[in-house]
Amino acid sequence: MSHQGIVFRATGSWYSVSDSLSAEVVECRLRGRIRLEGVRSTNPVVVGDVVDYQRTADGEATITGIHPRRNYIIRRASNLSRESHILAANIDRAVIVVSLVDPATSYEFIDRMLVTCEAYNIPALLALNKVDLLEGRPELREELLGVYAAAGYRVVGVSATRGDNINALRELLAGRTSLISGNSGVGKSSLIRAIEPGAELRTGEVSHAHHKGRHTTTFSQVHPLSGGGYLIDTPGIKGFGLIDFTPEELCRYFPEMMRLSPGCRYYNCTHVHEPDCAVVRAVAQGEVPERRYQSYLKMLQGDEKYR
Ligand SMILES: Nc1nc2c(ncn2[C@@H]2O[C@H](COP(=O)(O)OP(=O)(O)O)[C@@H](O)[C@H]2O)c(=O)[nH]1
Ligand SMILES: [Mg+2]
Ligand SMILES: [Zn+2]
Repeated sequence: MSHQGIVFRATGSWYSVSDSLSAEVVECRLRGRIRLEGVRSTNPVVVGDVVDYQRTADGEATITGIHPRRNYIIRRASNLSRESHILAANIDRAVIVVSLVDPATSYEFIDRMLVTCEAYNIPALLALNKVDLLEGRPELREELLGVYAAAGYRVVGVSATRGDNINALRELLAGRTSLISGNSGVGKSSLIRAIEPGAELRTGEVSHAHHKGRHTTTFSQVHPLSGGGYLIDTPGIKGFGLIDFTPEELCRYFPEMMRLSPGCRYYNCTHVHEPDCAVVRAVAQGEVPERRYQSYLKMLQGDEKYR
């Protein structure tokens, strides 16, 4: 008999599957080859995958099929390699966790992640954590809100330690699969704990049952939410700004610039040096934030630093 579940941990040859009906955790292996069309990846089954599995006579369980992915995010194995590593699949939303002090996330870092979300068609939400540290400096928060509201992104100010807006964030995430991303130290783990007390404990138990001695933090994990849905944590991954694009296509991933581009003289305007450019005009008039435009220019230059 075949069962269905979602993969919430993938470590080498073992996959932890949460059964879709019972939420029971089943440790599965992959036997034989499961082919996925169009993807040459180093890992055939990833967190977020919906799979079919069967129990075998020896008390083990085997993954027998993968349901088509709605979307997935990849990291290329290397710049020279055509193989890619899939980080997670079937994501409803990316939550980009940022903080403005201790540590300060750079606007460029945020923009690279947003561009990736746009390219993968994953709606993004910014969670500005550590607002308790911004009491004396409201201008930092205002600036971030202004820049991203203009681009059409939602920003929720939260504090994992003081509890500000945690209920609101929990409600936003309920019933959906959300990827939690952000640079180290911004409070991703703290936020997951605040949203779902015991979430890490539950995934931790699984890691001890079958993967003794493994360094669990190097693997993506899916934390089931009691209100339905999952949080996918990809520790050790700085961001996921890892896509290839042509100069003409990049501005499609900056919504506020894309909206203006029909006003440019040239249909293939890159908004850098062309005459009569609506984007350059809007930047000069302060309608497009300078910070966003600077990120755009840096990404156009093809800075390899983040790849
Ligand atoms: N003041 C303050 N500190 C926080 C907040 N959230 C997390 N921290 C602290 O920031 C540090 C890094 O948090 P952690 O969750 O490990 O960040 P991660 O690397 O993104 O998972 C820890 O010392 C947390 O206690 C917050 O809302 N306010
Ligand atoms: Mg962490
Ligand atoms: Zn232009």
